[in-house]
Amino acid sequence: MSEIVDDPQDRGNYDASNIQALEGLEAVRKRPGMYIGSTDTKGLHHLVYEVVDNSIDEHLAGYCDMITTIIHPDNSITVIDNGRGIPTGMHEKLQKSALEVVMTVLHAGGKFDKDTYKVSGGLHGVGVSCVNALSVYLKAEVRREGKIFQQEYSKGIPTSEVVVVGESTETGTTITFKPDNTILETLEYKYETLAVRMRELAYLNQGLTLSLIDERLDDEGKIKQETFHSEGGLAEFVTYLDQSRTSIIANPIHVIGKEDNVEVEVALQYNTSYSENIFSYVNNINTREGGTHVSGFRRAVTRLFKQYGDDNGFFKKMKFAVSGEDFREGLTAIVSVKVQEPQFKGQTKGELGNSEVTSIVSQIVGEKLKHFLEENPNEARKILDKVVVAASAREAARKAREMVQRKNILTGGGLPGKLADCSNKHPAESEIFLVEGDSAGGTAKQGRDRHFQAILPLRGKILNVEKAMEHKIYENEEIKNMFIALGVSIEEKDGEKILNIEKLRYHKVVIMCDADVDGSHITTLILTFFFRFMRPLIDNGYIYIAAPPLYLVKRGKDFKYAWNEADRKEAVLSMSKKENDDSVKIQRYKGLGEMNAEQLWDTTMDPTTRTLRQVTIEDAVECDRVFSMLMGEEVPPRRHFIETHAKYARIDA
Ligand code: 0RA
Repeated sequence: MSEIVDDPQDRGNYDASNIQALEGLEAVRKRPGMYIGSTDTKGLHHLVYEVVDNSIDEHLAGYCDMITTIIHPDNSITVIDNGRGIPTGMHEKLQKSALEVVMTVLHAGGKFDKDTYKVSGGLHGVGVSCVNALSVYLKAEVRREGKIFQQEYSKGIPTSEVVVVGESTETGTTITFKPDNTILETLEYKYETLAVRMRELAYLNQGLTLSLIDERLDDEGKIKQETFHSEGGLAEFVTYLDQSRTSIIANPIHVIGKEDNVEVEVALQYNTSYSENIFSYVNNINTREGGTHVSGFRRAVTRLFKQYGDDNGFFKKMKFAVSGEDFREGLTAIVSVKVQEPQFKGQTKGELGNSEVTSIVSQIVGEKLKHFLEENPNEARKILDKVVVAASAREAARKAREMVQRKNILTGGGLPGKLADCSNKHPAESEIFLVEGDSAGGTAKQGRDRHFQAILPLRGKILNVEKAMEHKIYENEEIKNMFIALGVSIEEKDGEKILNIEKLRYHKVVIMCDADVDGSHITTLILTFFFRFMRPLIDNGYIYIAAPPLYLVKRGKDFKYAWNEADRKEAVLSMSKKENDDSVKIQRYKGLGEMNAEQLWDTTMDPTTRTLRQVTIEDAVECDRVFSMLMGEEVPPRRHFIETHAKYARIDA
């Protein structure tokens, strides 16, 4: 076996003795959720991210530029990298190969030894040993020191020694694993989910190539393969995210810098839309709740643009003060930092806490913006003009918003006339159905259990908030009705808009639209509204989508509902008394309106029989891109997306 080099002072030389053994793997199998978040499809994909993260760490340490991930036909996974390879020397204390230690001892990845690794993932980074513990089979192959080493495991326990199986002039690690179906609820990998993450990782790690291969044959008998690589880094990422929007400046502003061991990379672009989209990462992990890095970024944007606007007389004619958010209207930005010891806080541990990061980011971004403004007066003017418009629009929006809220107070908290409220006043027990169209609304009112179910009919297509200016949104009748019926309001605190949901009147808000193209368009419009203006309702799991059936299969008095093609075939088969029984009739429901009240209750509203899909946001970055594409200005990409990718839209439960 290989020699042991023991020089902990030398950072380039990692070896067996640096690996600290911490915990056993039984704990992982007993409480998998604690280690990989969940045992559903999310947890399943997390296993891949965990292995890839280790390879990325090799890239960050400067030793790896290629990572290939393969989904095999049996849903097992192989991840190949060209890093240094997991050390294979003898671990002094444990008297085992370092490879075996890394693969079988929790937290032995070497990452807890701060000196060894430059940076590593904060929320991930539980180690490949977790993946091993949760796999019925795992094989680790290491190319290192001229040889190919290999060891196999089952449920985290070695089933072989570390053996030399060949020679190689290359270095790297190949991990193949098959998740344990007694622990994971599903084994079916989604290509698109992995592809989204690989693409993101490519943008976040300039110069790294990530390849994804799906060996499972698709409907046309073909395998899928994509390679993700970005020379432009975050600047390219921003351009990708804004592909359906109209940019204000020619190229994104791209900032790269480093101070006190904190690496900072930021890219920003302004577009003609009204929404602000700042996405942030710490050590390649999405920080949904932002944190000190985002604060630093915002501070720099406000400071520099404000200064420039003041110095150049942009705000002279304004009757009110410009506010921080005016500088962020139509802004798309990515803030990525790499820090050695990230501290995460917040509800879902998605917020960076390290306080030193704020001023580092603010300073590095500030310097770059200063240069940009000095050197690009034309582009600077375009941005500042937009800021001035945003400030006036904000005034108008504030007035419109107050009107909604004031009107509500003046009319004694009067609920919208269209709302058929429920009698129960406990939000946790109450539901509201947002129903497309007055006629379906009428049926729903008859069919509901008025004790706990409220109905709010919405007239046709609601306003597309992706395209409308903010004050128009608050002036829109359907949107006003939703605010008032739900009992939520937008408040301003320290110049930030916050959705107050303390008085939310229902803990289930169910979108109920026709099961056709128009219906799903309306569902998407309503979802876009919730995503942009009532996001906390989604984050708290209050938003649902009703699932009305597509077919009614009938034979005499006998009938069954069907929600998809398979259901329908089964229903037909089970009712047929003979082959091609033409006394079995199939009715296709084109809209909710074709059902009577009783049918609507039985299939879609009765809590004991209905299916509701809870709306969750797995990936806010992708979600934003999808909404801006589906609802934005350009039609062609939308049509293309719906035609080819509709089933992948990751906005469903
Ligand atoms: C421990 C130490 C070193 C690398 C790794 C683990 C490592 C783990 C994985 C998992 C997938 N690919 C990987 N590549 C490397 C440092 C190695 C050295 O200093 O030579």
